[in-house]
Amino acid sequence: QYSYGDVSQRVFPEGFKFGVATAAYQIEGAWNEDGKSENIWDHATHENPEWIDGKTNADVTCDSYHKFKEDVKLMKDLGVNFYRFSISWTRVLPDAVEGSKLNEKGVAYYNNLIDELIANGIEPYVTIFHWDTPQSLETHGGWLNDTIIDNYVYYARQLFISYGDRVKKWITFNEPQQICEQGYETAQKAPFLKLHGVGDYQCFHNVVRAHGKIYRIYDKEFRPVQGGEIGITADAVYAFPKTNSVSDQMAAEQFIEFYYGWFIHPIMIGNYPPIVIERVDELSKQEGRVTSRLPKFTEEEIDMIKGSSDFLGLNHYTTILATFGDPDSFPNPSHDRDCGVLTSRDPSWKPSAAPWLYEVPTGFYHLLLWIKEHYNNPRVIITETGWAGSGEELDDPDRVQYIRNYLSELLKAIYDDGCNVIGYTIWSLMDNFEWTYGYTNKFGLTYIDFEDPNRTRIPRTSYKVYQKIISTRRLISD
Ligand code: PNW
Repeated sequence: QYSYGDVSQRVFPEGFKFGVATAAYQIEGAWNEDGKSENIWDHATHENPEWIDGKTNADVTCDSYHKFKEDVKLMKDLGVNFYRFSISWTRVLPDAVEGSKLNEKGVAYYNNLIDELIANGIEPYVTIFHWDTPQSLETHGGWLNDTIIDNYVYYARQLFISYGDRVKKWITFNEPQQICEQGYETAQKAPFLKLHGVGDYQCFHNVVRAHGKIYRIYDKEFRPVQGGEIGITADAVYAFPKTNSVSDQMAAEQFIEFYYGWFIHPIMIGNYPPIVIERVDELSKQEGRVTSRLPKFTEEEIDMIKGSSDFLGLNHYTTILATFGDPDSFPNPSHDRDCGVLTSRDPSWKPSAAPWLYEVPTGFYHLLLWIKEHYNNPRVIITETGWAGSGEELDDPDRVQYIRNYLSELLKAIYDDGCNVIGYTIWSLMDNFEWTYGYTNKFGLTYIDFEDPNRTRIPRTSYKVYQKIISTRRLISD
């Protein structure tokens, strides 16, 4: 039943699913409505508006708290199989901590959304945590403090109890890399801390232990009754060697281990990647520290975390070129210095409106092969990929091209190399609040004018192209 040869003739395999993604803080608005408490993004955008382009925030944004039925209608017309959205911790548990009370109205919002999706034949894929840490926990250190693990586990458990009869795909965390690196090392995301080469490792140590713990709980207590799946989503930037030299090839491999293996090796293989342990331990010693900046797992923790993902959620947008850099060119200490790799871009790559995002479709293909080879061909769901524009235009040929080119490489990985990719998701259903870039970077298949009080959703060309890809299950051109 599969066709080979010309990529445009290849059919997406039976059972392969298509979706779109959003995240609670970026689309919901209603930041203090119906009992919701403050999270770190509410806090940062209100206290330090100058950290965000245009001094904007997501107090209202797409207003999906009130307009979710329109969102579902848009997705129904688009024809997606699933919707990946996240739940706001402070909406369902305003006091955030273990044992605290559920906020009925917050719980009802997601019940209504889930029911509306299912009534329209769209499967809910739920991200439990997409960066909106309760502010009340951040004042105690947030992800730097290991007491957050049990609070997170309690919160996730409430979600299984409330929604697990209908939600069969759970994603524990979205992108540990952004949570820990950008949140606690480089101050590009809330809580905007600069704890170079220390905070990032402590943060992830807590994130991955929380992940492992809730996986085991779901597996033992909920799966037998609810029958769903649970996994993690990590983002990966692929790295090509800057030249063909052996040294650059090593640099590319080292970059991927430091920026992706760091999170996924503990889950797929057990413990941090050997190269990460070796280098961080050694550099810590050189800095005169008694203990390594990289925390150590106990044997039990290694076993708990190993194998704790039913599928691998992959967010992939872009690729870099890698070469080793002079250690003195990096902040000391820092994750970058520990990695030791300088990154750059090939001048031929097409830039987007987001300064970090260039179109490199072959990087996507090689990343899928890398994952297949390093982790024994796991089931992969592409949980995000997308293109940033800056204009208001409804015709978006660059996004259309990006989607077609990346999907073409995906088909190649499936058919030519047997990569086990079972789903694909576009970020995003609609324009929304793009973190520190505010409303200046637009990722939507649907355009929204944020001055319009109705926040009318208007499909772009890319929406119509994706609709056609889904209905024909091919990349045929018009
Ligand atoms: C994702 N990279 O973050 C997030 O999950 C979304 O919330 C966000 O809106 C979207 O991408 C667009 O930025 C990423 O450097 C940030 O490759 C950076 C990268 C990947 C994903």
